[in-house]
Amino acid sequence: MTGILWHNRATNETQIWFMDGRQISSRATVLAENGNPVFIGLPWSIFGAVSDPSQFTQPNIVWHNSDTNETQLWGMFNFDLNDRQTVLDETGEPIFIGSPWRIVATQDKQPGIVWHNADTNETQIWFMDGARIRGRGTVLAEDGSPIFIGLPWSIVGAGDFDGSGSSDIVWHNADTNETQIWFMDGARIRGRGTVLAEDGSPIFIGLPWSIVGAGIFTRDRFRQPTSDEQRIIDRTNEERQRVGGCAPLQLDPRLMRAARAHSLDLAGNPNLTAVGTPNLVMWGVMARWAGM
Ligand SMILES: [Ca+2]
Repeated sequence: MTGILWHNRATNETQIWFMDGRQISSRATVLAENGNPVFIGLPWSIFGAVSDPSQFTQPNIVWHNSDTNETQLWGMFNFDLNDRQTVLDETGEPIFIGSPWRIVATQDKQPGIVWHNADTNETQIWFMDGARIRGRGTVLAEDGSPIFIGLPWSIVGAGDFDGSGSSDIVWHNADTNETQIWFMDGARIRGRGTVLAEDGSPIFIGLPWSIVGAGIFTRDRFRQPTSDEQRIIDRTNEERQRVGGCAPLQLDPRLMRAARAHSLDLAGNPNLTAVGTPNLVMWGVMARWAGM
């Protein structure tokens, strides 16, 4: 479930909205290890969250302390704070990085923290394994050489926009209002492109709008079948008509949605030998949908 992370600058409360589509299914104040609400504020700031593959992909909230330059991860379980861990470098030593470096984005799919250096304009990615840096790399251009980009460009988010499994970086230009995506292969740019509007022309949006994040969102396209799905429906109905003169099946958007969610779940499961239960569930849904 994708959630929205809030922080209250006046009370220093951290709150999570657990989302079900566009509706808040519940919200909760983050609780400390002792079960009481935790209140943390400046010099600590939240920069996002990264998942932790070793902890059943539970999220780690990423904090940075602008005084001590410590980066800290809060290992979450639901809204309970399981542990707080200082980020460690590749050798296992705590790492302290601050200005002119700044965290500009977090990557969830391939857990990582994206840094940018305001002096040198270097962009660097820390690839995380829990609270430990597994590796880090300066972002490289398509030709393999380090790339240095700064103002008026700034990094405004990260996410996997082309489904490649590697998180891509979103930039915005405060002068031209261009939004650009760097499609990444690890720390190397595989390609980049200006964000286009629905009609295929570049789109330029700026203040008072600003990008505050990127993530996995879905929209209402669930109500319409894809061309593949429509083909299956058409063929099923042809066959029903041919064999027994049965009335055509009607689509149920709720069942279609459930079946797709199960398919996505299966597609995201790297262990294809362990699909017994979800497969059965999916077939159950499909059987209901097909009127079997
Ligand atoms: Ca990608």
